[in-house]
Amino acid sequence: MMLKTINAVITPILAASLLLSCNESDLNQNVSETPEQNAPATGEVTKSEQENFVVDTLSNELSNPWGIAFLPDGKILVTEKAGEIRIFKDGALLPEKMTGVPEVFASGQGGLLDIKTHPDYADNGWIYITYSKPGEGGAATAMIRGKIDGNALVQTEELFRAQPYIKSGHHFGSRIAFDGKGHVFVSTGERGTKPNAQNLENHYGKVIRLNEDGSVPNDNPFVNTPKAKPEIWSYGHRNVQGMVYDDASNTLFAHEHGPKGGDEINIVLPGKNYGWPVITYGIDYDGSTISEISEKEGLEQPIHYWDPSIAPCGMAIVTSNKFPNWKGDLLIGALSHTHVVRVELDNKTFAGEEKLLEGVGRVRAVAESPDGFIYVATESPGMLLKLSPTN
Ligand SMILES: [Ca+2]
Repeated sequence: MMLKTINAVITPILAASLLLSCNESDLNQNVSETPEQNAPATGEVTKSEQENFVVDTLSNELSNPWGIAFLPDGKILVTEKAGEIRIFKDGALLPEKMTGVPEVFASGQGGLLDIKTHPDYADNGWIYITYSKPGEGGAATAMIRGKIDGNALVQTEELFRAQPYIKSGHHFGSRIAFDGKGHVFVSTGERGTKPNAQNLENHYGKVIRLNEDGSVPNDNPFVNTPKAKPEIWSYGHRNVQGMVYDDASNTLFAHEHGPKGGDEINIVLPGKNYGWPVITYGIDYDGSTISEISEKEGLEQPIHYWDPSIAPCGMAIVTSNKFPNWKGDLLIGALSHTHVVRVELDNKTFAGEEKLLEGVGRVRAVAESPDGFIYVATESPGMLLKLSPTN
């Protein structure tokens, strides 16, 4: 397997597609619009409505961090979009990078994306990774799993590769979530082509559900639908870059990066259609109307949407007692609005929100460690922050 990252081999096509969507707030090219960095200094107490906490900056030298995973020995793995996996040991970034990482399509929104340890990692050693896989005709969202031997990723096997390969640097998704019952969910985006989301014959604009070995569960909703991809769990999504499974309520939450004024949080259920682009609360980034309607029978409604858009990316659900007043809340990164949104839920409905870490930078990932601390990754500078309670 090649270890080097490739850059755009389809530069002319990509450049054209980037120009078409230069207003899109989730494009990394818009770093000039990033507000002044305002990260709290290490050791300073930050007060919020319900919890006070200290923010430690573990690194400000990451390059476009995207996903965060925790190992039982305390190490933290962080993916960098261009194709590296960085290792934190005892809270410090190691100079060595992980080897054995697959070649990625590192262009536009594509690259090395999410990383998650299997819920039974201590027993089986599997770590799951999504990325933009280069291939004939473009790139595709793919998921592999592998094991860690020292600083090497070994025994890698491909579990999923979205079909088809597409010449676009847009909307790859993706996040990984486990239900603890033998299944793994993978999210995608519609690759910048809206009709993909409503077409069950491709894997884009979908939430995918697989057995943990990559095989298709026989109770997936479209296994008996002619021509439909049997891996599909739900469809009608635009670009899902935050997804978390809540073990307490057996609920899969996903947010999606909508058009201007149409970012959403959804409860993802099997076989359901989340509406994009038939219904939406947003308009196109050029100001044009995408749809006249925001609801329609048979199409699911979000539990919340943001207007103006926040450009959501990354999501965690607070499960530990480290932050008791946040327990059960969703913590969601905001790229364009450069903060973390804490969303309160009441019986799985939206009950309020609070901005945390305002002005911290474009937040790409939020994660809760097994010992209950909250980690936040930002772009430009690429930081990994650790939030600890003050009590
Ligand atoms: Ca929707």
